[in-house]
Amino acid sequence: MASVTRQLKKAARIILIGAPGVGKGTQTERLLTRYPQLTAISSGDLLRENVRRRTPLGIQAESLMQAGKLVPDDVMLRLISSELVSRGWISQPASTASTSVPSAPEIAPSASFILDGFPRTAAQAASLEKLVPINFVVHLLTPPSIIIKRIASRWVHAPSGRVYNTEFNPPKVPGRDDVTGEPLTQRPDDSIDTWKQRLKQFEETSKPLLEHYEAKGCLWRVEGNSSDEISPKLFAEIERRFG
Ligand code: G5P
Ligand code: MG
Repeated sequence: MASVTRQLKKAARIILIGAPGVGKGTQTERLLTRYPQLTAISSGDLLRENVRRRTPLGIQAESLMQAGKLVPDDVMLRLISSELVSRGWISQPASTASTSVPSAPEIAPSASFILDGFPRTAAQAASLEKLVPINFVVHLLTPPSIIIKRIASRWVHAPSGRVYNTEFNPPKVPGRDDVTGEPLTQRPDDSIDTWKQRLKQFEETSKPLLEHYEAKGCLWRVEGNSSDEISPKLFAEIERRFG
């Protein structure tokens, strides 16, 4: 893709929702290149980093991720809200204690960002709303019969989250990250059976999530059989809304 950059005039707080392997990470990378003001948080990358560092949260999440199941909502909320604080986008983390008095954190007015993979459930969406107002929710749609063919050829640079595909976007040097030259690995949840379980989870939890955002009027759907088909439509819509 040509690396044209564009300026956004309004703060864009974007969520990407879509089936496992639909291309959320791929579109995120392209959006970051095109709109330099954006930054991104990938919930899956944050979890994998915790698994690698053997944090208590990572140890708790590891077996669920390997089984293609969702990590509990309260764990995810703690993880994401502390990341939002550490990036300076909000002033304080969310409280997950049911007895505490809810308090609204301050939001950095110019913060423009993409959340890839969070929220995943209607409960996560409701909690996020108390932290940051989201103004654009993208539902990426590609038939699972097409996605399934990509999964076995995905390779990742675990420390950065950079994603490759031996057929679609191979690294310059086989098996090596383009930026660092470090070795690429495959995700433990990228077996076909685990992918099917992840898809099942997605189908069960995404309906109420999408309904939540539909009711708020910020949901936008984009379909395509490839990321190259989806990207230009996504760019045009972002420029229409925020350009
Ligand atoms: P993740 O990490 O969020 P998933 O399952 O939602 O995982 P995934 O697998 O990361 O999503 P993606 O980002 O949508 O997929 O897709 P991608 O990486 O961009 O593309 C997939 C592959 O296809 C890549 O190799 C890419 O190069 C290639 N590709 C892209 N486009 C094309 C194309 O057009 N053609 C071809 N041929 N190839 C293409 O979450 C992982 C786990 O963490 C936990 C859960 O356990 C989850 O299963 N988790 C959460 N749990 C609870 N709540 C949350 N909010 C959670 N977030 C994560
Ligand atoms: Mg991803």
